[in-house]
Amino acid sequence: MTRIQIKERAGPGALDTLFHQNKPKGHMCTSCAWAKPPNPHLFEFCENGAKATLWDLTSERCTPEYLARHTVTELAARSDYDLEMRGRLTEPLRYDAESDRYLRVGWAEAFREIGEKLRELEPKSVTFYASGKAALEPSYLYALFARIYGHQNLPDSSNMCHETTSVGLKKVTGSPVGTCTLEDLEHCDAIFYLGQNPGTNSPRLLRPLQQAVERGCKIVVFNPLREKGLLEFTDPQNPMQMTVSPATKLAHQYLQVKPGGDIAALMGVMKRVLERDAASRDAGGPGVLDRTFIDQHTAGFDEFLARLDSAGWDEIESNSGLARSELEAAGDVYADAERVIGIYGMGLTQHVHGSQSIGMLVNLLLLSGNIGRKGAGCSPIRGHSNVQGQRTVGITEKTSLAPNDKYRELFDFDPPTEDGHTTVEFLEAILAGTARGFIGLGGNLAKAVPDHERVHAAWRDMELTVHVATKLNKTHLMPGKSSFILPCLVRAEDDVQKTGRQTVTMEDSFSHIYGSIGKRSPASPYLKSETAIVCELAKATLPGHPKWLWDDWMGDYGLIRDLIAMTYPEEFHDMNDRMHQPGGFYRGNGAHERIWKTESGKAEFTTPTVMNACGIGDAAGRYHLVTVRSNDQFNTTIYGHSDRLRGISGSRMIVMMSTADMKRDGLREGDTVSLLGDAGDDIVRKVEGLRIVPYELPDGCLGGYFPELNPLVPLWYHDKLSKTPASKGVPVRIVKEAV
Ligand SMILES: Nc1nc2c(c(=O)[nH]1)N[C@H]1C(S)=C(S)[C@@H](COP(=O)(O)OP(=O)(O)OC[C@H]3O[C@@H](n4cnc5c(=O)[nH]c(N)nc54)[C@H](O)[C@@H]3O)O[C@H]1N2
Ligand SMILES: Nc1nc2c(c(=O)[nH]1)N[C@H]1C(S)=C(S)[C@@H](COP(=O)(O)OP(=O)(O)OC[C@H]3O[C@@H](n4cnc5c(=O)[nH]c(N)nc54)[C@H](O)[C@@H]3O)O[C@H]1N2
Ligand SMILES: [Mo]
Repeated sequence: MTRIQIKERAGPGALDTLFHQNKPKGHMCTSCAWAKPPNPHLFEFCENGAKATLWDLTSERCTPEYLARHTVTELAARSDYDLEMRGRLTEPLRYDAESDRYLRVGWAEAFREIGEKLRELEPKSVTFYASGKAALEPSYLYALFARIYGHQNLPDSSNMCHETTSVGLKKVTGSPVGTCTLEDLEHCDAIFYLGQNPGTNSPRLLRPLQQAVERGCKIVVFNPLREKGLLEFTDPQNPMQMTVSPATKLAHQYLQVKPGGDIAALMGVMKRVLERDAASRDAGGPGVLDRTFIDQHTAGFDEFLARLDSAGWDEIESNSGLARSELEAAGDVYADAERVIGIYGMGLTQHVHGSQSIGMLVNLLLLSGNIGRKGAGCSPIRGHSNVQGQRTVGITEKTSLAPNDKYRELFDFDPPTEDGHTTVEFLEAILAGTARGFIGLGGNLAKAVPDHERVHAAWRDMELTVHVATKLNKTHLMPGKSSFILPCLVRAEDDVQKTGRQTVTMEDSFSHIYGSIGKRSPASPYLKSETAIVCELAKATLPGHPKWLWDDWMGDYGLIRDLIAMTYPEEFHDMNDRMHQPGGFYRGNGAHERIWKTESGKAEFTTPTVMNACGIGDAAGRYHLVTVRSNDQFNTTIYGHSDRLRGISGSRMIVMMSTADMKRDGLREGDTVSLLGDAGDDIVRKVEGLRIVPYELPDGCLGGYFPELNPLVPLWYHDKLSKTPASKGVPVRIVKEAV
């Protein structure tokens, strides 16, 4: 225990707090969105979840006295790691341009000034961003506040993450979220596992994967990098000692696909499945395809089949970087399995044609009716602990997803009908000078986005920037003309309002909703909850109205849940009674029941228009860079410089490169290089001072860390359908630096 606890400098009682993590009537982990099972393990948290919570509970404090001693310019030159290490913010702060410092301000004054500014600004020039942590209660009210105020510029971290799923998976299955439940994992015979790294990013998923393998389930992995967590199982039940149990082999097949090569790879797999189907029928068998399902439940099969027939193995091999024999073996695993699940993460979503990659995975599943029955389905692994839930309760820029009829009925106002900004569109508005105001409910947005330098230069022109945050970060240090930092409680902390201790709720990757109760005493007596801050901001901005009961709502979150239940009665009825149900309550999923809420009313086969999901193809001297996370970070929050599972330590300014490519370019381990953007526009994108680390990955592919390499991702390089930045498969060139 002590090692992590001391390292993170968490206060006393931290261990007790961890025992309540992810348990009924406890608090829910702030890290990832993996399920909280009905019969939790004593240690129902992983190394990373423990880290995230203990990091929140640090005893370090970033006080107004400290900030008064340092200018913003001076602090902005520090690393995110150093800023984090200052600890928790304790009081509201206002930027003072004259002294270039953040200075203490009272809550009442802060709310009044922000309200006045918001009233001066044209609502459509303001963006309300949310990072996927805030619970359903503040999120519901945040979206309501935005729409009453007059805009739906409501992007959230999902716009850089699983928006490709929200749009792409919805297009083909009608469901913007995964179709599986945790139970399905107990019954599948094969898992196709693409572009997600559970060892680092969702360690609690490792145990169900191990159990599946022990039952005889075969896992076929597609990933350019050999990720240790997928190769063998290391026991996350002893997160504190980080002990390693005797390793179980996890992946049956590990296919090191080229960046974006999943479209071609899945074509190859499906070619084999069709061959096997024909062979089975020729021999008088039932075939591999579920033709009844295809006839009754799907559209577009014939068109897809024609494209599959015309695809040659040459084009499949060159676009995927995989051999025919490997893909045929994977096709055999699919054909032999009764029940198959497809799991994926950022390796599919963060590509220019990411929606098509998802479409191809769904095609594979549809062939044998592997959606909407036990032990089968499509399971995107979400990032933040409540990112899925925020979308569910109205944080969306899309009018079609806003509950506008209910808004009219319950709150007596006319919501905007013009779509708002995605994250990319917000950044474009900043560059164009039309974005005038920003409120960030969490996140370190300026650091997490593509094209850093260009965006940063324009960010400070905004009239108003407001950050609801727990710790200081780089985005806060880019103040607009008026700028405030409003410090909030974390999830493990006691949230006491007028009617007593409050519960908040969130939704996991499997559409289950859980109550979460914090019990720690807050890091400072001046902190407010996110719900209270949203209500106070709304009160300070909007006129009074008999149906807008901000004071009542912030006094009793049960009333907000009643509103959520009235807005979404089918899914959230009796929410207050059901939220502490062990394992959470299931809000249901159409595709899970084979109800397809798509344009055609059926599950749709995708006919791909490209064979590789990268927006820019191969060329001499060009590499495709994959930006990933290490186990020692949570997004832009860097805990340390070790990437334990990849065996890399000491620095995050590195480039992973295959030994064959190193040899070809005359590079050696430890050489220092720069990466230059190679997107073909006239903007110079460059990151210097990167050390070469030999790593097992496909030729032509480089690996490196997010967010250090974000300056290399062009803002316009994003998924075609959803505008999710394509942070995997970024075209770059290597320049050797003089020593
Ligand atoms: N410890 C920790 N946990 C986290 C986070 C964190 O930063 N730290 N972040 C949270 C968030 S917000 C998110 S969204 C999730 C992210 O979790 P992941 O989806 O696992 O995200 P990444 O680390 O970006 O890793 C993506 C994986 O895709 C692979 N990949 C890259 N390109 C391709 C490709 O073209 N095809 C295929 N098949 N694979 C590819 C990479 O090698 C890598 O293994 O994790 C969440 N959990
Ligand atoms: N190149 C590249 N870029 C990427 C990605 C990639 O893989 N590659 N991944 C993308 C993805 S998937 C995502 S989700 C984004 C994430 O990018 P970020 O915006 O970095 O994500 P967060 O972890 O939400 O932000 C951390 C900040 O949130 C604040 N915070 C922490 N806890 C709380 C809380 O409980 N409440 C409030 N109000 N604030 C809190 C703290 O101030 C902290 O500094 O980055 C995206 N950018
Ligand atoms: Mo994410």
